[in-house]
Amino acid sequence: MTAAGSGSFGNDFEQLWKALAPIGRDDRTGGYRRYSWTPAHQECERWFRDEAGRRDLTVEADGNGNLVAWWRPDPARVTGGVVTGSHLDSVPDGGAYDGPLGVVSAFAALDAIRAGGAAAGAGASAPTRPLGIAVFAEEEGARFGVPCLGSRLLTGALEPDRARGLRDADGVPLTDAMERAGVPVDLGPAPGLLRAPSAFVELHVEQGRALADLGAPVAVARDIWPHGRWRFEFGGRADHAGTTAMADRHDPMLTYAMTALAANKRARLTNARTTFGRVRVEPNATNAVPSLVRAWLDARAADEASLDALVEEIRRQAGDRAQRDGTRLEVHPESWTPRVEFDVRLRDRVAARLGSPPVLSTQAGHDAGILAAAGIPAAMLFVRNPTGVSHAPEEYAEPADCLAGVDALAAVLTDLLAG
Ligand code: HGY
Ligand code: MN
Ligand code: MN
Ligand code: MN
Repeated sequence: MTAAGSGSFGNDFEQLWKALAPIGRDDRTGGYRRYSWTPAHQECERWFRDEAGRRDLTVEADGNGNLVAWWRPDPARVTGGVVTGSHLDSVPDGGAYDGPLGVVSAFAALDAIRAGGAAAGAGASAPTRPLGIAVFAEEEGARFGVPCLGSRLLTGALEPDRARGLRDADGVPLTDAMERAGVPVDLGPAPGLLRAPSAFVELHVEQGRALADLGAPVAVARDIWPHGRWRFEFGGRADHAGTTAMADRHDPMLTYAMTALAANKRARLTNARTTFGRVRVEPNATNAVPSLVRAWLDARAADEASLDALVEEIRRQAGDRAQRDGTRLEVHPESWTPRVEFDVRLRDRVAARLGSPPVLSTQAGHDAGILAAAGIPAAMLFVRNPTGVSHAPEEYAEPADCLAGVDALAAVLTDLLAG
């Protein structure tokens, strides 16, 4: 990325980005594989600690795998600071910006504020409140299935026992993976990590095309749609692919396929979103009818009643289909995020500081949403993504828009640090 920004903080951004971008990138696909507590992700965390160390920031951790790098201009002021940041883990073959843009921009915004640069806003006095840069653990839930795992545990939105029961696709327990990566595991509420922040602001690449269509570089978030994940288990009877007549089969793959079709149809009819992923077929052979198909449904809708109705309808149709196919169905709720309306006063203050940019609703979940749901005043900034694509290698943000994002974040943080 060749930063087009002005002065040193543009170079800061470029240096930060250049150091992080190659980590965990699959050169064949151009996508990222930064699964929590794997070597690639640990290298990202080393990058984070190095950049924090370069800035004399104090890095603190909780027992959930979350980190915060603190700038304490006044060592006596430890609580009531402002926190920014995002996540460094990715979905399989994810894009470069989802998560990392928020963390890189946070460091570059801190640099701009400390340099008292133009980005920090004219006449800004040196802050006394602490400024924290957070990296939340397992935001995508790509390895252990529950999204925003770190921020849910930190805020008490997820029971530690539930987290202790999580395993990855290879059966590795969550706590083993964390311990092997050197995390001081102590799952559970850790409000102390953020030190009772006065506000949390997350900058994130837009996951959609609204800003591209509006012709604006930066937006403020209004709300996040409610969304959740359900694990569907379709049980059938393993059998030979050739000698078993179609009428004699109890094929869970058929029940799954018809359920996926029904979910897709229902989402189209109700302007909702349904996706099946993390599909596991056992046995996964071409010449054997499987005995089990496990698939995770990701469902999202504009309000909670619609989401409930959507999932109930999918579950009903799956049950009917299972009856027809002589297969068995189990549905297990895995995670749920309520609709989150960001703190209106904070949102309006951020928007006013940025000259009233677009205010957007999003269907994407974020740690900022989990913190907001826990009562922490939170706001989000989105940076234009000309492709609109996310969770794929095509995810992108122009260098000039990235620097506009840093500029906006620095201005907002300066304003919030001032009180
Ligand atoms: O899945 C999401 O909504 C987010 O990108 N983690
Ligand atoms: Mn994501
Ligand atoms: Mn994200
Ligand atoms: Mn055979």
